Amino acid sequence: MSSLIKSVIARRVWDSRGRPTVETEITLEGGRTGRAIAPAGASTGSAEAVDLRDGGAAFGGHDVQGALRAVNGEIAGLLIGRDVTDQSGLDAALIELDGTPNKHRLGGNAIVATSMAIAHAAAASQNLPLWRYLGAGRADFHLPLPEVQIFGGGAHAGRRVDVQDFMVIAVGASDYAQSLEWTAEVYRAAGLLMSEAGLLAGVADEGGWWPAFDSNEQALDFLLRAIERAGYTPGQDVAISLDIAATDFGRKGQYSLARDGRRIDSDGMCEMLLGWLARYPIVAIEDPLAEDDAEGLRKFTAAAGPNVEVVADDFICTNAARISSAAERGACNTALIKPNQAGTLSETRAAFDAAHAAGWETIISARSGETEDVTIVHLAVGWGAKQLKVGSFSRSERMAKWNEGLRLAAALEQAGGRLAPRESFPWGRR
Ligand code: 2PG
Ligand code: MG
Repeated sequence: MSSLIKSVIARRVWDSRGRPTVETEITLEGGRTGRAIAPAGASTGSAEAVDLRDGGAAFGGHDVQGALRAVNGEIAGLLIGRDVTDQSGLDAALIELDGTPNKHRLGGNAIVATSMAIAHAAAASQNLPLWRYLGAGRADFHLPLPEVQIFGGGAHAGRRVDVQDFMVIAVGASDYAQSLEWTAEVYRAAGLLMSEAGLLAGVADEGGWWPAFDSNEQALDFLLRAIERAGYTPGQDVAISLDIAATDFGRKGQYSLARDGRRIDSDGMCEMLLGWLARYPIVAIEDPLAEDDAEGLRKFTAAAGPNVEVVADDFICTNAARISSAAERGACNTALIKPNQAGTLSETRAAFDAAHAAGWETIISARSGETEDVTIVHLAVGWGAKQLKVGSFSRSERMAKWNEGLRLAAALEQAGGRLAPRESFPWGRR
């Protein structure tokens, strides 16, 4: 089957926030196709590839005509006639064509949709599912452990609480399917508890309950109660994971906790979060301090200890060099990996490899603005990520990804695949 690119087209499709985004579709000589859609973040790190928007009046300035023109014009001109299985060569050519350090000329959205479509078309040319194509050469595959939002906050829920993601990880589940079952029960129990307490205000950006809590700690208390009400033992069966997304409310070592009515410095943040680690069964904590607070992140990582995943998102922006230098200074120990922060699949892979080379764990993550695209689930399985974070347990842009994991689990079961090696979880040894 030919792997030469015959055409590259972009079309405007719509994301989970009702905003325009870019879909790239690549057709090969011989007729096979691959396509992918760019996601979009709300709480973004400053070193991310630029999500190119048109500005102006239409759709609140979020239209993507410039990015679509880039794909249909310059990018198509570059790629037509090339071998689609040369992912690294094509990604390097895209980076060179753009010519800017942050991909603002052609748009990170134009480039990432194209780079992921290249992988889909390449897998199709070899008649392989994407996960297997991406995992070529690997003998052992496993499903990632789902990290699932129960309450939304921060930029995803009108800053109703400061902390952005209150999540659970079913650490005691025996396989991927069971971890989703347990999570479904916790999600349901949390909704019931909140509506009984008159605190349920709707559903947030990533499908988690939109809480009307009075404090960040009240959210943690409700999460604990939801786990218990669903019949699980907190910490043993189902543990808590947080994305503080502190870049959103912290700068230059000062943090404004609007919900708690407090302004604290970096040491104060560390103290508050270490207090939460002591009182709640928290196994992972993302962006505990702002992206400009490397020293705070170093101190926090040292104090939290090796049994807690200190996850870097805004701080590293899926960049290999940033991950290596963070690891050298002891800031964080786990990388959140988002393809659209990097802009190409090859740079995303480089970041993923840099994390493992530094002894870090990896979490493949969606964005708050998502679609039916399930590429990241295949990345998680094909590359061997420990966790998968795609938002909550409702809304089809999220469920499409959890459900794709079930299909991959079935495919892997035939090949002897697993959830994830329990013994490799730091908290599994507690
Ligand atoms: C994050 C993501 C997903 P956003 O901060 O990790 O929760 O949010 O896509 O808005 O950056
Ligand atoms: Mg984050």
